[in-house]
Amino acid sequence: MKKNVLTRIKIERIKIEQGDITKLEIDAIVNAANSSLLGGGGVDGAIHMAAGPKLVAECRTIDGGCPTGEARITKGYQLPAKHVIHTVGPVYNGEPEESTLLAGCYKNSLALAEENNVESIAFPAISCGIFGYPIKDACKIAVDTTLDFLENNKTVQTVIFILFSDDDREIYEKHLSSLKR
Ligand code: AR6
Repeated sequence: MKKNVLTRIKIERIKIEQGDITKLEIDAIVNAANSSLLGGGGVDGAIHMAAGPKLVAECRTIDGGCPTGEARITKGYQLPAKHVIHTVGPVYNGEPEESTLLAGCYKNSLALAEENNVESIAFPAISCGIFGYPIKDACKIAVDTTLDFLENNKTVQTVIFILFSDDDREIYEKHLSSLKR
């Protein structure tokens, strides 16, 4: 098969949506957490609020929390999602290693999804809120890392990138359509 046909097949497994990740009825949602895994603000706060106190109780049992760029999985409890994959993005300072760490969040979350037979997964814009990562750069890392992963993966059928604002959604849509050309 030609390379552009393969790219299109992979891109068809990616969806861009706008809204609240806690409402998605899906196999797994990804949480932009901090290394303690004990909750925080932003999407992390919203996920813990919607999942209920059993989520933080399970997180407490995870030895060592989660280092930046890695991922850990729990159940979804009161969420419509079956699992939560917690990952910790880098705090943005403009250092070169931050892009590698952010790519690690996507790679390691997708690898955990595969190990747990997750067929549908949704990501928020990791590091793009409180952690200050510029959304355009983060979007390229998110989409390109995911496409690379989908090349060699048959378990994960649907990857949703769910954005809160119109502007963020447009950035993702533009990047995805630039890849289809
Ligand atoms: N659904 C989808 N996206 C959301 C939601 C939601 N319910 N809520 C926020 N966003 P942030 P970070 C978007 O700050 O930058 C926490 O305190 C938001 O608009 O949640 O990785 C953790 O404990 C932004 O685009 O995560 C860490 O300490 C994106 O989600 C720290 O914040 C990520 O914003 C992590 O910071």
